[in-house]
Amino acid sequence: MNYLKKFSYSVIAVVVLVGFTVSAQAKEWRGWNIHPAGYPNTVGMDKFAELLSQKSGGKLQLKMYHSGTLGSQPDAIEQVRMGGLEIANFSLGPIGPIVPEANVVSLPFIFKDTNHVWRVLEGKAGEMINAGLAKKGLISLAWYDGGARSFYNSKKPIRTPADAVGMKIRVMENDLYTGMIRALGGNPTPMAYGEVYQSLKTGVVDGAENNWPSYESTGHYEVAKYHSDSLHLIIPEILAINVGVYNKLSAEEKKIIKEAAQESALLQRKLWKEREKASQAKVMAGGVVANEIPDKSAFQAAMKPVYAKFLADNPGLKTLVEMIQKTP
Ligand code: BDP
Repeated sequence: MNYLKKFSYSVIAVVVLVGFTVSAQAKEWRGWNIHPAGYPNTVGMDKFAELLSQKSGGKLQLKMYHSGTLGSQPDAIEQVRMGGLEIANFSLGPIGPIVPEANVVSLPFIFKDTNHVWRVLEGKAGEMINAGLAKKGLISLAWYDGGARSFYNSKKPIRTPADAVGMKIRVMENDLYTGMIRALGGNPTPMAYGEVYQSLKTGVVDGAENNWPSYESTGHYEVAKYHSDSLHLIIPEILAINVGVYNKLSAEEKKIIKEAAQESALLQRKLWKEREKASQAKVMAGGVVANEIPDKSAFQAAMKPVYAKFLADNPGLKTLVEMIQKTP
């Protein structure tokens, strides 16, 4: 063997050895996210992965899978609960059916605005929600902004609850949302996010409801041009990790992961505000017909049976609901 060959073999050996030691020590997680490139949550999760690696000197590695490539949201929630996936960004909407405490955020009109959401989540109510999540396998690392959701459809502007009568409206999988649409006299259709565009286009449903960034990024505005500013739901989004994975971390690793999550949330929230405006401008330029609903009291009054049923099914959550309502 000549010198050069010998030298390159030993370089290879060292590289392989170093590679093995790094991978033996490093934790490599998989992260789920439903949104596409450029979306505030996507940028936030990528930042989270970058910070994790940076702050841990490469020992905590997160590979993000965006655009729902690892499956639908209800499936991914199960995966993270069971440890098949380690980390994800979820809406609390589809978590509600599994974690009753987390379902209170899906009561229509319960929050005044996004700042009210943050005040609630940072207080005692937030602790109760986090405890409920932990019991079902999900540790909350940070909260992302999910904006306010409004109705849109392909038929006509919605100005009063009467305008929604008979409309087929897609909702996320949660009985509170089917109850909400029924209370308005519409026909709720629970459906996976990825199927909504085609269903709006072919008339399987007349409408749906979401925030401005999702209305825009999915292209729903192209096939459901009437947007009515009902702002009926303000649903926070969680950056969650599987409880078993979290509990095995050292105190130092827990600190790193919390810090990285919080920093990514600050970025996401900033980008969210910008994207809300940009998305609204883009859809308006694309021909959307938008109406405001200055007085929402008729919609709010229509939600009485939704609250009544929720409290009858979950008497133990009355205090939590009141706690949120009383949070200034
Ligand atoms: C978006 C949420 C996403 C949901 C989606 C939906 O960010 O998690 O899957 O709404 O309506 O705003 O399904």
